[in-house]
Amino acid sequence: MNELDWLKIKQMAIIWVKEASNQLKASLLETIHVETKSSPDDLVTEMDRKIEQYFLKKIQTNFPTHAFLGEEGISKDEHENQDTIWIIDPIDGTTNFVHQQYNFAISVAVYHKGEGKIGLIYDVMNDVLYHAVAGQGAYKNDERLELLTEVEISKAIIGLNARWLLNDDQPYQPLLVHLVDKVRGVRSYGSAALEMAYVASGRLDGYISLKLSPWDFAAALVLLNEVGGCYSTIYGEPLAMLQSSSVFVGRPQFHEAVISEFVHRR
Ligand code: 2AM
Ligand code: CA
Ligand code: CA
Ligand code: CA
Repeated sequence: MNELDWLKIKQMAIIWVKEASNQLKASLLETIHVETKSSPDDLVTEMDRKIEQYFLKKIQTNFPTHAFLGEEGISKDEHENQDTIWIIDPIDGTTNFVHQQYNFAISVAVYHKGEGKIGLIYDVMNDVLYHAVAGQGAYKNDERLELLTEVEISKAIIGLNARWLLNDDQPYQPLLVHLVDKVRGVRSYGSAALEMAYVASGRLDGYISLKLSPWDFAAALVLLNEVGGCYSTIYGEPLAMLQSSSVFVGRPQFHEAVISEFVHRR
């Protein structure tokens, strides 16, 4: 497949994302059934499953040879032997969806032979779509995103959930506290995908999470590739496309400076 094919597939995916977002917005007018998953702050709703199901059906119909990986595990496919995989988070920021009806996203990525080809992150309530095809630049709606420039740590604004500062038995904890002390500001929006789209578009200088899964970051990495953003685990290891790990993304030299501190203090 060439770049033109990926652009066409992206256009199809954008139509599905917009249709899914209409379903999400309509559901906000109804009572939504909410359950907890691994912990009281880990929520899932009927809409997470419904939207994942919607994408699975579209992909099975249009691309029967493609594999599918979604957070809610609707598809039981084995994807080891397929070249092309869709990695989807039907609602990123479910807690925001339930409690705030704001700051949640749909994240859709397509990877081919391990390489990110398409990345879409849709900020549903603000109608802002971050989108990229590998090699074709990243966009925020119609605006092409520029290459990321540098920032000093003392002027950086980072995205970080305050809960990660509480794990005081963890080796990374003193450095996280140090970083929070050194940067100009810390923000927490509650949607990892959106926060990484903010890094790609320069609104945040970095974003850290101690545990994310492929559906949280797959689309964001495609965007970051197009703007020269860097990403790795907090210890600078490459992110494995089918595994959970810590994630740190940021402007290139800022990323490097922070990682070298983490590695140094490990
Ligand atoms: P989710 O809403 O799709 O679950 C919340 O700070 C951010 O972390 C969200 O992007 C959320 O994605 C993600 N996240 C990943 N794993 C999580 C978990 N086990 N519990 C809560 N949020 C999680
Ligand atoms: Ca979830
Ligand atoms: Ca998520
Ligand atoms: Ca989710």
